[in-house]
Amino acid sequence: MSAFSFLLVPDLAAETIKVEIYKYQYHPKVVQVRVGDTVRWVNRERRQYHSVQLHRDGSDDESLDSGYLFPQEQWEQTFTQLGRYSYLCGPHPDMSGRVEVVE
Ligand SMILES: [Cu+2]
Repeated sequence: MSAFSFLLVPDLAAETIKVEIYKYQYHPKVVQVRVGDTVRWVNRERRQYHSVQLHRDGSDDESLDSGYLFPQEQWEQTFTQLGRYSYLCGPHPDMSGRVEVVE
């Protein structure tokens, strides 16, 4: 194996984890991912729009906001920092979920 291919390993190992939104809930509600992974939220409702407002717990970072996701629309984020990221739905703050980024 060349040094070059060794350097590519972290990228190849990165995964995309899907969170589906339906029945006014995120499924699964909590996901654990590794640094470098991407989480993709997909709205599977028939008619209802939702959103994802994401914030790293305990940080001063600005929240990230997907904007309205209409049925079948999706939004994704790549996580490059360790931590717990709580999120909720703008129009329905009772809807919540969490991304835990581990090594
Ligand atoms: Cu919602």
